[in-house]
Amino acid sequence: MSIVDLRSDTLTQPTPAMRQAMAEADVGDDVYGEDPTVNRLQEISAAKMGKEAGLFVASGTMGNLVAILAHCDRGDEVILGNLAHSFLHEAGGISAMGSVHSCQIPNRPDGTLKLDDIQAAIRPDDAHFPITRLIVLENTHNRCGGVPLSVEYTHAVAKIAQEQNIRLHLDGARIFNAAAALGVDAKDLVDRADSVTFCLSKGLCAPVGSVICGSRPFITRAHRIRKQLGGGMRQAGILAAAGIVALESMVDRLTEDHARASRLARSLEKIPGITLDPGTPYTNMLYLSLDEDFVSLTGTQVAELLDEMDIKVGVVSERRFRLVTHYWIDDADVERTVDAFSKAFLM
Ligand code: TLP
Repeated sequence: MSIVDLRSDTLTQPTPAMRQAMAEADVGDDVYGEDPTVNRLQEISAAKMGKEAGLFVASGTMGNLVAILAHCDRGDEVILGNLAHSFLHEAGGISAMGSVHSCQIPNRPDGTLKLDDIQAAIRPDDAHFPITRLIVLENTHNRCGGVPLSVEYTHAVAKIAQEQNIRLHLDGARIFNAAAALGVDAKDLVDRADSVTFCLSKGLCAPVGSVICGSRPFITRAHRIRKQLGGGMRQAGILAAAGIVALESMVDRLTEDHARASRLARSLEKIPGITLDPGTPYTNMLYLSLDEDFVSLTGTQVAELLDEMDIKVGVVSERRFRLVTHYWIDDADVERTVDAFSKAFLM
């Protein structure tokens, strides 16, 4: 029986249509700007985000790093959430590679940063302080449960940024999940931001890659930084071809993943010993905890038992899991997962 892998949507394999497009892709040297497939992917991406230009990069991490370095000089400060992926899970790249200072403010459970906290974090013009250059928001917010941030909220943050002459970058790794959940166009979620990174390799199933979008001068700067980081990828059209299939055929189906995450949640919450986070799932992720009164096993032990039944889940802390639905999870997989959790608790 096949493995049901719910650890992340990063585990998605390319679809048959992607493999075919990759095999047939027209390629050239992208460092010379001559890969027609990369150029097309960048144009389609920019159009989808309503921005002037796009830049194909190796990963979401690289996209955030390149964007932040393109916005900030050494010693500049970026305001971001204490649960932001770019703060927690990107190996400190912005300080290691760019000497960019970070100011973390608490993420609220809905993934937002309090507007007053943002205002208060902006530094006055005083030689004692770093220069506040950038605000980073994450949409959907991964650690806050895959929750989408609304157009209105993003606009409110952008207004603060504009008034204070600060830039706004969106880590939109899953911006299309946010758009699908909110029933809006992804363009509306990014229209007031100076830049956005979105991923082709998560729920959209491409094997590799993300795209940074922004103004043409910004992308020109980002292009040089990508080169400095060793991210010039030559015949990358092989990869971009899958990205084009992702954008053209995988975006509209994301609501199916959200519906399956909901069905999974509704069934799992009936099992004594499982407590779902309030509101979960918002999109394709659900976070749940084991109730000590019912389940004496640790999260790792439960994950091992599930693994023996070919179900893989993410253990995020001692008694807490993350389950992520995606293209390769079907209705039968949802049932197998619920069944496996019930059995694991009886063992
Ligand atoms: N997130 C991964 C892990 O790194 C946690 C996952 O499994 O969810 N921004 C956000 C919001 C992300 O969730 C991720 C990946 C990234 C950026 C980085 O993308 P990659 O993995 O392509 O570097």
